[in-house]
Amino acid sequence: MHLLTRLSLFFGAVLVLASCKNTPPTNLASESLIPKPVSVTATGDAFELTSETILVGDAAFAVLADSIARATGFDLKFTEEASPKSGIFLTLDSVDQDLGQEGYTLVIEEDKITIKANAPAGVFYGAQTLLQLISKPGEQNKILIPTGTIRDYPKYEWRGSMLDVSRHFISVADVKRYIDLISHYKMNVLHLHLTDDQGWRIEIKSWPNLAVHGGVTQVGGGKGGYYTQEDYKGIVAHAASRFVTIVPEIDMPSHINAALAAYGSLNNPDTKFPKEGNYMGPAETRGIVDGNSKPTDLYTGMEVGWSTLSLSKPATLQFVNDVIRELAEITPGPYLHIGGDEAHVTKKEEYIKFINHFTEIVKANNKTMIGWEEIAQADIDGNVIAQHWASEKHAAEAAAKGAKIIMSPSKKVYLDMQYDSTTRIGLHWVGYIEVDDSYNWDPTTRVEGITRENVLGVEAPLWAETVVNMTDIEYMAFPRLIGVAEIGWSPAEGRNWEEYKIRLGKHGRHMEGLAIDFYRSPKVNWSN
Ligand code: TNX
Repeated sequence: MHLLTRLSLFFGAVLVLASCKNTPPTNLASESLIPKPVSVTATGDAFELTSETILVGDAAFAVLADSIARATGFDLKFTEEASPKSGIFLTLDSVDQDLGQEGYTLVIEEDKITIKANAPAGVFYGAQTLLQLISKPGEQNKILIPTGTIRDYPKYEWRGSMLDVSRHFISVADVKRYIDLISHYKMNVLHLHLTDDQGWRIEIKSWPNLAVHGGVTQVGGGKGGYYTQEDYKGIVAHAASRFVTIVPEIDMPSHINAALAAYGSLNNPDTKFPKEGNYMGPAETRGIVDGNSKPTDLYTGMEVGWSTLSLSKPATLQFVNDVIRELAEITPGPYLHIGGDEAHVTKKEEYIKFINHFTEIVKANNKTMIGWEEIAQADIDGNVIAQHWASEKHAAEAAAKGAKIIMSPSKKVYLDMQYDSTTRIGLHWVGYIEVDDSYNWDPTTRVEGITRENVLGVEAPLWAETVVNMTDIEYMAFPRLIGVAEIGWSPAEGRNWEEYKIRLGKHGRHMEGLAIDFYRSPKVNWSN
């Protein structure tokens, strides 16, 4: 071959390669979506999103349309008239019943993008997927979105996280941001651990000192706080607009010192107050002395399982009933969580009586009771839900009694555990949990005696003994949480760490776009 021909072929190849490199991706199947959709079919072209693109949908989707517009950086127009030929369409449609109430299809063509779902939640989830496909505007102020079809629906109905707002109080604004983040990853439950030894964080009008005094401090002795019922309703409404159900937890009969510190009438000799870490609180908010019954001190340490309610105190059941009634009144969601964990100083017969009473009273308030797996020791049945965290025996026993199970195995999904020995905050009583550990497990094979039929879904709790602010929350939750979101949403078949870690590495840029302060695990090759 002539030298010039050879040279031109060579440079031609270089040019082709170079232009490939500069061409924005048009392969929908290679996008780094989390959770991974059920099916993705790529058609190899691109939709050009510009400042002229119109968003089309029912007025109910205005907020969603706004979130899409904001992600593009353009001031996109939203219209309810379904007339334009081109644009992004958010539509309710009952064509594909197999998608259920949360599934959707996202069809991206060269001239339009259509999200279709049977119910609003599905449109919301379709929009979350679209948001992950929107990058910064490139040359000529265009965003190219690869064409194809995504058909998607969740594996489990319960996909949640928990925030412990007792050990350290978390502001309403931070809780709302957390809701925004978990819902972006298609989680639909936020469990709020509202009370514990160190702080009572929800206003109860019939027992005002619970929050006023019981909420005054936190682990380490700093200023605590509590949510007024109006604050709480605001959180519930914010969550509802993102299809997240708030599950409030009042942890009883143990983990209850904040209440014992507020009302002497609840304090009792079974409680064994630890020697360290006590705090009286400002004089004007002291706990209420009732006859000879003195309240405990507030507690700012980190020990667990040493406090208890007691049936020997006449005020106890009145307290329980009032708290559950008020909480039910301000909670539109169907669930109330009564805790029930680590009742180390509660006598076993009394523990069973308590759980049986909680079951009855939650039911009388028309809610479904949830408790940590220890509730299996009481007379529970298929009307309650048990949350697995440590004891496979108790979890399997709860399943055998007919209870549905929320899977929160501490060795896998406890977001307060350190990633490794150098993690600046966190505990390690179950060991270290790296990003691969929290991804590599399956809810249906984890516990002997618990199968697919028993499992309601997954939940990743973030306990907050060492977690003080939003930076800490994001650092401990991300990226482990989004792997758990994928376990909850995506099909188990074909799910594996080797594939996920590459997708996660590329997805890091998207988390940066959301200003998430995530942990850059050395097990992942972050692409930026
Ligand atoms: C166990 S999990 C607890 C919490 C602690 C957590 C710390 C559970 C039901 N109880 O009280 O905060 O460990 O990791």
